[in-house]
Amino acid sequence: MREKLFLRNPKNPILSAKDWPYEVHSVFNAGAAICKDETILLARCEDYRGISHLTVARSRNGVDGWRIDPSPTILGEPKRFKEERWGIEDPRITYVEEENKWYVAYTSFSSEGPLVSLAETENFKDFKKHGAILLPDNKDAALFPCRFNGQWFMIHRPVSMTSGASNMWISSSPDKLHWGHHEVLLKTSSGGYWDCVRIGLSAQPLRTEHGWLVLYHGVRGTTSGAIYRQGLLLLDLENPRKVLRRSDAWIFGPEENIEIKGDVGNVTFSCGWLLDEKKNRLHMYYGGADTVICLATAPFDRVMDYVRKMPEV
Ligand code: BMA
Repeated sequence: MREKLFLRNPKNPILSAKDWPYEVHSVFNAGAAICKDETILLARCEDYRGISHLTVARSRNGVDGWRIDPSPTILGEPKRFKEERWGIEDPRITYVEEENKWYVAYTSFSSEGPLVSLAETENFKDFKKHGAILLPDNKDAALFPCRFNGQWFMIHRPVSMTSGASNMWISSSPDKLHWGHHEVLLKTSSGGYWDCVRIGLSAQPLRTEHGWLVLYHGVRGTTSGAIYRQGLLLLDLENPRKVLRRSDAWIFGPEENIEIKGDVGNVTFSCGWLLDEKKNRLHMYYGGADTVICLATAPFDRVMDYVRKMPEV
């Protein structure tokens, strides 16, 4: 029997469109943060046009009792930011301690394809948008929370026009807005592997004593469509361009009805997780079938034991 690391919360889905204070078609793929002792989810909300925006939900325990902003918190603003023409999606939130601010890397759905945009906030009420920071096609981005030799680092997922490859890349920047030193961090695997078709960052990188813990998603194509699952990576603490270990098997994937059936079936897709160090619990928020928001939790020490036994890269 395979060891199950993440167990689903019995209250799943913890948030869905029917909980929303205004009309939305679906809520999923939420970024996660802790602000003033509250769990903040920045949910991707899709309206009945098919256009997404982001809205804050707050809770004391991260499971229920959510207070949801009464109207969209961050909307696409195509007049100010042309690239936000068809909405904004899939936020990843990174707390930058040296500035006491959160940075939100999100996907802007531009007429040229998806690209990476950046915003910052000090309170999850006011957001300052910085606009597009990477060209299309690119998505699945998050900042690291600290500098390395003075430089900021970011993981992202461009798509190659030539090979069609969807690999994870890593880049650095002096100011979080201008990015260079682009390098492939991780390639899709091959053959029938769970992550052979496409990969991309899921939640924001998490610092641990053994290295940066990264949750990523992998896609496998089947005769009845794609399956989106989650795996883990461990990156070198001092040099996050170096992958130390990689899941050869997925650690989480669609099993429940709400993950198998929905707008896009067979999808579990995380954009945020939170570590409760006192309780030794790692909480992974994820979208089920691009329709609802769910939660699964794992004992952190067991995750780290597992990660340290994963194959070396
Ligand atoms: C990816 C992203 C996610 C979505 C997933 C499955 O490309 O766009 O937002 O959850 O596809 O549809």
